[in-house]
Amino acid sequence: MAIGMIKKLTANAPLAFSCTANAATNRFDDLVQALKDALGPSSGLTSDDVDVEYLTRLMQDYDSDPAEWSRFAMGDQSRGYTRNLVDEGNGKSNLLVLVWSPGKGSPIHDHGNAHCLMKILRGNLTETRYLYPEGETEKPMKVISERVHKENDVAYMADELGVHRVWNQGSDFAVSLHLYTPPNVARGGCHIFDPATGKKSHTKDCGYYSAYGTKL
Ligand code: CSS
Ligand code: FE2
Repeated sequence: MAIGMIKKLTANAPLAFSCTANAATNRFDDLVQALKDALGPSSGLTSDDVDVEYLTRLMQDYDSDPAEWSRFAMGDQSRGYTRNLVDEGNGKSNLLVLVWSPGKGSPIHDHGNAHCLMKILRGNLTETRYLYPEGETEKPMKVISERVHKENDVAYMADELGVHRVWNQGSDFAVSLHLYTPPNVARGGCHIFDPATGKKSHTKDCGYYSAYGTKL
């Protein structure tokens, strides 16, 4: 589906897509089901028994088509990004479509000791990783890497790899699919970090803008 079919937005307007998918062949729905099936036998209490490689492959194998996921993708230019719940994987995961406003992004954050898989559904997203700040002394956080993830790329993140921020350098909305397992952040929030000092604060502000395609 051509990007041109996605309407340009005005501030605060919900992201509006003008395309619809053929319900009989929605491969995005198939992906959601496959991810749920893959997590089925795991305990969901720790992240040790999750087959990240298999989950990654499932996400890689999906070729993004806006017609298939647009019902979840509600953007809001007044926010850095919106979190739109797609599925809770029988309580074992948290699957979200995130819609990133142009020029905006997330604060630096951790991932509540969970696996985080991110697939780009539309546009490009820049990911800046930082060393986890150690010690009491306040100092600027150290950048480990900066990468641009492109449409259909899949990226993996976890607390062992540091902390990161994700942002949209583009001039239009970007969209990504995030799988968190176990769903620790949804239950208990996460930490955000001040890049200038490394100071961390806990936030429970990880709410949803929409759930199952309905704006909250
Ligand atoms: N962890 C952020 C998005 S970047 S992985 C969130 O879920 O809001
Ligand atoms: Fe993240």
